[in-house]
Amino acid sequence: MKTPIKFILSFALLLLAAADIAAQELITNVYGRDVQSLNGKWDAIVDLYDQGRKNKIYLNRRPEGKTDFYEYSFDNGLRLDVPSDWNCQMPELKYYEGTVWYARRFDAPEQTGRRQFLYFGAVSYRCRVYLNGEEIGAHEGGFTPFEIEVTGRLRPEGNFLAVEVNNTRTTDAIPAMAFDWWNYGGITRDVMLVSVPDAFIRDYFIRLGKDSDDRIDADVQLAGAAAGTAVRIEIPELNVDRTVTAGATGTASASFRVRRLQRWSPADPKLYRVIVSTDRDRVEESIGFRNIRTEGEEIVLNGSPVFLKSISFHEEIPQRMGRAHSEADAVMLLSEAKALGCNMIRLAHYPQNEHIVRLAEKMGFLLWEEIPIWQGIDFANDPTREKAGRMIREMVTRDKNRCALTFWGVANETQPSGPRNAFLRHLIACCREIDDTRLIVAAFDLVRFDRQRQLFVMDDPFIGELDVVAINKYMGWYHPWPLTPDKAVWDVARGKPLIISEFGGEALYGQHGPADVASSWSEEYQEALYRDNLRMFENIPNLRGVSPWILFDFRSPFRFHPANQEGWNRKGLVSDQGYRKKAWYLMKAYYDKIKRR
Ligand code: GCB
Repeated sequence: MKTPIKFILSFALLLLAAADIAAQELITNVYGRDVQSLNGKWDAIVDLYDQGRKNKIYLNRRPEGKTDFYEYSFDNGLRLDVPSDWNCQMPELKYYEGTVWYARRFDAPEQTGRRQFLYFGAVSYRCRVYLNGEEIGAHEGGFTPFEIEVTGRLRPEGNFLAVEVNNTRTTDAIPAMAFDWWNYGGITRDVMLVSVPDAFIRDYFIRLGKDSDDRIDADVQLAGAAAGTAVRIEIPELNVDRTVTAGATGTASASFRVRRLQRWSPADPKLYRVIVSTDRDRVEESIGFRNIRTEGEEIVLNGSPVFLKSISFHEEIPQRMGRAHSEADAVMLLSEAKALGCNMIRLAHYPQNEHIVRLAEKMGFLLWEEIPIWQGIDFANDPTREKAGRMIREMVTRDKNRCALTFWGVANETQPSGPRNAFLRHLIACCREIDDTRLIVAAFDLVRFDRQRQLFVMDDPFIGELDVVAINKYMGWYHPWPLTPDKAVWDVARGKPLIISEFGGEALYGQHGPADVASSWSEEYQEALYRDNLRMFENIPNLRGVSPWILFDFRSPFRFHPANQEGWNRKGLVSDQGYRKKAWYLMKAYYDKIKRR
């Protein structure tokens, strides 16, 4: 009889965990709210055998009686920086995959008439959160934010917050068992205690109407506010001062025309101060306005065809061998992209932190953001699909007000199948449910050379469901040239714009060798490979953008070569130490030439 009750109980717990995970609603623009940072040194315990939860170490008990003892303590032990990955903080944790407990204390002076939320920018990969000895929430997915309401659970002094973080790779996870970047674990982004009035502005989406160059659409979602609450939207520089009333569900919407709008573009990344307020709450941030659409084979930005001079990078600072997490890190990554002459970044292969996204917008980069649907995803698994849907919603919710965001990427290198198609359709629907103004893209690696037709072709019918088709193709690296680059003509996704979303090859900075021997790992080989590919691009009639792989050498367990790789993917145009390789200059000249066209 015991077993069924136990079973029912654990099933209920499972459901509870699922409900916690599913109930993630995000407060828009947390950086613009009243926040208390919880960044800094946290206490930590490495829990290789997952014993911490069983032993309830989140209770942080201390011996009281003479016979008491506990085989753990968060005091005087390991200390880890938050935000950061654990891998870069201790040699013993470089390869660690498993559980680490993080804990800290904090005071939260009492606030009447306000609600409080714990906000985590990202925890990699899954976590459970405990406050003052109670489990209060859980999250899965290493690259998107989540919040847990803690109103009424806080003490004015000495709150004990513990986070059980686990980065074990599993087949049902996203990404799954193997991927070409480092499996960093930890509380990798900012942690904050967010305070809002009890009736507050939870969310807003303010953008230029899809097919209009002077109509701004605004949707505001209030929480805890009565129907009929007045919502004011101001854009002082455009003389906008509108008041609308919220309906029964707390939603208020408005559309209004503006005059003399200066639209955001890479050349002129104009942002406007936007204020949303009610009698109880007020949020302010900088928002830009632009149009993006496709027209036949063109990508049209603010009414003019654009060519995307893109680059990718991982959210990693190579010199530190760790995740990028600060504004200073964002400056480093984006400055190097600017120097290359780019007008776009493909944020590989997952949503990167908000410092990067916000700074990229200010610096005039269009952005492609994607979730890590990267080879090896279990498309037939319903929970994985639900997870992916939640992840993509978290990404779109967080960044929908960033006009720099041009593409929502739904997948990288997937093979056609019924379950794959259903999965990707679900992701597209999740994006469009929140935002129907961006272009939907996916990157494919299925382009092949058709010997009979003497053309490069691709057969995946799914491209019909996308706004823009992106192709990863490693000619001269993973694929030998079947004919000379000047004769390599493409007939792929005609009628739609095509982006080369990856190409390249590896070179060890400072290593010189023959330009026609791949295994020389030389800068000369990489440079010649770039020259050949750039020549081939002239034969892709619908080519509207290029994104070399990749800006910096990056850490990857895929890369074993003892002399040339040492755990690094060396396809960077810039070395792990920040030095530009020969191919960088070629790419820079290519982009500069396009600017003049
Ligand atoms: C790809 C993947 C990328 C890898 C790259 C490579 O096609 O999309 O994540 O890092 O190839 O270097 O092999």
